[in-house]
Amino acid sequence: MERSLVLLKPDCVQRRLMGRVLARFEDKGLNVIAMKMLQVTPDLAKQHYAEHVEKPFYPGLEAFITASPIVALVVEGLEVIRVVREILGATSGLKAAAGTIRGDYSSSRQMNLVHASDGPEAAAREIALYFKPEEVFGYEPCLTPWLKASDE
Ligand code: FUP
Repeated sequence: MERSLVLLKPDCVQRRLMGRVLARFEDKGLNVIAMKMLQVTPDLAKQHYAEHVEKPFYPGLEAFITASPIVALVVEGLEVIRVVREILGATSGLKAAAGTIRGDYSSSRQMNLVHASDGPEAAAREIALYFKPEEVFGYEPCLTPWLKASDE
């Protein structure tokens, strides 16, 4: 089992797309094991996007991600890091394939609705940025026997 940190960004909340985005993860059979609404501060934005802080687009990215509340969640599942990023589609909504969340709902590179961790190390770092250990609830869904075979 893997875990990924997912953010429903300010555009997702403002455009009333939270339910539809969450439904895609639930419909896929992924397990949402933590969730909260919060306002990202400039300090948290710099920690989250540490690899981008020096890039020319960073000031605009920080202004966007801090402008309005977000929803942070942790999703769990087999190969969930790759699976969630495929559900999101390419970074830019203009390039994302139809059928992906960004491909269906975004026409922007910055306002691309959802963030998801891009690897196991990033996931561990990002989950710790947004959640205390006691805010993450690893539970066994009663649906498991109907979502995958026991040896998967
Ligand atoms: P992703 O892994 O898909 O979230 O994308 P990146 O890590 O490459 O980029 C992080 C965020 O910066 C993306 F959500 C979009 C934003 N971004 C811009 O706003 N402008 C750019 O030129 C590149 C990325």
